[in-house]
Amino acid sequence: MSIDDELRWDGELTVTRHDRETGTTFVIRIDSTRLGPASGGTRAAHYPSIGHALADAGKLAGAMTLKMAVSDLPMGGGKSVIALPAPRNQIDAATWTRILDIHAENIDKLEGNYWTGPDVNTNSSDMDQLSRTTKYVFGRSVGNGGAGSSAHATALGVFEAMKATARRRGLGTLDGRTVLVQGLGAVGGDVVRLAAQAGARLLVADTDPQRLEAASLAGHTVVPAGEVLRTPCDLFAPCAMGGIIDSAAAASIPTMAVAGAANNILTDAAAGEVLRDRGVLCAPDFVANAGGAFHLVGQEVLGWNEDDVVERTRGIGRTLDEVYSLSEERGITTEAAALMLARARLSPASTAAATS
Ligand code: HCI
Repeated sequence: MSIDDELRWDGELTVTRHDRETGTTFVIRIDSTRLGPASGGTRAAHYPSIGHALADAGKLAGAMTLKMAVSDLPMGGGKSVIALPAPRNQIDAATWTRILDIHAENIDKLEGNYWTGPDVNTNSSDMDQLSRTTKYVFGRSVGNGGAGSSAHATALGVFEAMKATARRRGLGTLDGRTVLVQGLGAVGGDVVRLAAQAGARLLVADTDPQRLEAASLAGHTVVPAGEVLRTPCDLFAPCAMGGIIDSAAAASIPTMAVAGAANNILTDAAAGEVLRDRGVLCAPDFVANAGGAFHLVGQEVLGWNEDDVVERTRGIGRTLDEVYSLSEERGITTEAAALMLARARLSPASTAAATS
């Protein structure tokens, strides 16, 4: 994670800034503007080093490029990482406002080549604050003219992905199936609700005791955070941090299928191959979690209404069916198949064909 290594990156642009007063380092990475202005949320977290922040921004920006391409949205991929001097819950309100104001200045200097939105540790009211300085912001609160939180649309898309993946894996519907959801935030919590309504038996994990208590009161079974990768289930839905399945986890995780909301669930392509060899069907995350992009880009760029967002988000199941068929035909992993679909749209020839 050295800065030297992390700056050897194939994306289009890296912007950084440091604020000495708050001890905050700002990173914006534009992976690609091939299909339109780069877009992707702003993530705020306490990182072990600037190298880690650069790496996270780069990986997440790359995932946004693929998500937009595979979802047929006219946007590129980018991401912001705000490397905080301490965990988010230790940052006071005045410091946070200063941090957002500086971030907004940075975004504004990119003159629309990068559009942000909410991500881990940022929400619609933070987008409202950014929008005081720059207009290149998706996901402001509804009262302030934005599309508001995209969490529900993301969850709906993940739910569609879970159903399509379970069906393809031969599990039938979710009714009576055991689904393990890791992460009960705005998206994971909603995924739990949708899966429960569909008749699934829910196992849940989170690091926040309050969330666990609420889930337990709702009748779900709590799994200790450290046991997640060892807990048998029919379908595993990672809805917290990325990078949770490496090759070792892929070799042992006791499940039939994986479909979740987290970005970059697999640490690398090898993990996907290990899952495939064990018959664990894995929904590529940049396909499964595109509901949020439909919500934000659909409503704020393309003029869709909420019904349009729901319809396109439900289409995630069909896109996955295409991915699974391609993966079977070619004998490649589902991740590789989704990459093929995304890259076909990103290739220069695809625009030539589309515009001729
Ligand atoms: C995401 O997929 O990470 C959320 C969707 C999104 C889309 C465009 C800008 C910010 C976030």
